[in-house]
Amino acid sequence: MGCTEVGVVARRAVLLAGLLGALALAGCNKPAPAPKAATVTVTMADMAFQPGTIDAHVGDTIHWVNKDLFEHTATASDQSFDVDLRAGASGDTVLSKAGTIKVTCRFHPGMTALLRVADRG
Ligand SMILES: [Cu+2]
Repeated sequence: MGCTEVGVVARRAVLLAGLLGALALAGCNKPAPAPKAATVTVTMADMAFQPGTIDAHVGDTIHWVNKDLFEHTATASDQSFDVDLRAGASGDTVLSKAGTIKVTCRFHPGMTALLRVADRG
């Protein structure tokens, strides 16, 4: 009996017996489905990143929205991205690796955020 067949049986078991079915799936050594990639919106407003601490996963997109009347950047301390946004503009960064990155605005060094990127799954 192949792994796929076991999975089908296990799914039926989940319907019937809940925990028992879950154990059967675990025994098949199939990884749990990875959470879907998400989009996290970060606003630049009143000379600050909001939120100031951003939690995301590899593969997620950070959607930067500049709601200020000034030009801002979202510049990564590890130089993995540098998004330059005029007043009212928005832009996206797709996160490609895990790690903790300090984000600053090149024009306003007091604007900082902490971006924590976790591995998927
Ligand atoms: Cu700025």
